[in-house]
Amino acid sequence: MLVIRSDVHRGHHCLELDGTALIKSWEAPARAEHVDAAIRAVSDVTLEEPDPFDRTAAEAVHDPGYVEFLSTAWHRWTSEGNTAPAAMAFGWPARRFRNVRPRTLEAQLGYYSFAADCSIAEGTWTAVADSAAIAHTAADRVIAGTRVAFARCRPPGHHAMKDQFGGYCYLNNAAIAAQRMRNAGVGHVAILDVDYHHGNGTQDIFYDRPDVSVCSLHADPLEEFPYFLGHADEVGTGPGLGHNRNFPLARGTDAATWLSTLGRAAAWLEARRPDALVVSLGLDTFVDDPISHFRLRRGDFATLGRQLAGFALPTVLVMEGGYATEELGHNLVAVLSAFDAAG
Ligand code: OKP
Ligand code: ZN
Repeated sequence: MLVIRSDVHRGHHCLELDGTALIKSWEAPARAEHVDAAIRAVSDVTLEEPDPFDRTAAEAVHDPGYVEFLSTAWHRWTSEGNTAPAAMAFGWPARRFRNVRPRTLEAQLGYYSFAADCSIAEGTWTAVADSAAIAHTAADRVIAGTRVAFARCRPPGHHAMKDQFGGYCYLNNAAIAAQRMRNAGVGHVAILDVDYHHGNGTQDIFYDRPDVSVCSLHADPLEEFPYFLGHADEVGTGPGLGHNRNFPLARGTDAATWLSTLGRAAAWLEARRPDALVVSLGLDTFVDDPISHFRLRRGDFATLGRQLAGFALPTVLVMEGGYATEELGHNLVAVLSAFDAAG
């Protein structure tokens, strides 16, 4: 398995509002360290650093003003004399407010985000840009003929909308990989999101497009983050009608139900006759995940790997969530090894 990864992520650790306290996010550097260690222990892997970040690749799926905001927010924050450890939003354009772009940084933080679990600090942009570069490079290798590549992204990306960050995500790595494949002439790209949380950002980016079909299985937004998107009746719009599919599942869903739903999701995507597959590979569906409530175990991740290989398509696997840090690497290796073994 080809793995694209780097150490740039280490400079980034979100602060998140937890009850009344600001805590270091579950989305911690140690996650990627454990994944890298587990991958290095496997013999059949090639590790590669990403090519430099290409801003136009981000602008192909995000609003350029948003990308500019992300890349300059920390500098603006410090040059305005702020001493708080991270820039965070204080207010959002909620119901009946208007989406007029405000002028100040404090207001723009709310304009360009949707959740208070996601902050911007010194190393954030560098890590975000590098994470996007990892996904982009993985897509490039697959375009060049590699059958599958694992993009060991951190921070994750699937919550990142066209112009809003949140849920530990800033740039949508999976969307960047899918768009890269489209630009290279891949006719139809399927995105399968198996993270515990709904991939609201990926859905948002491709919602009106027929050339990229998006399917997500996730905890029901009625009871889980991101709360306001991810329902079963969200099926795409305009030319994209029929190219989005959601499978919301109850908290506590067991492996048998999850795997049979995965089968339905795969069948739905295959019916769209895709030429390539991008997987938003979040492993927070693990039974011992500290912030999630599905019940998959190591062996179920091997089943997932075989199922993904079964598409028999050029495939980019993009790392998303997974917060049982010590176990995350082993669970990921279970997916990757099973994929490789199934060919
Ligand atoms: C990112 B990914 C509630 C905190 C909500 C957001 C979780 C983001 C998950 N107390 N935290 O999809 O794994
Ligand atoms: Zn998640």
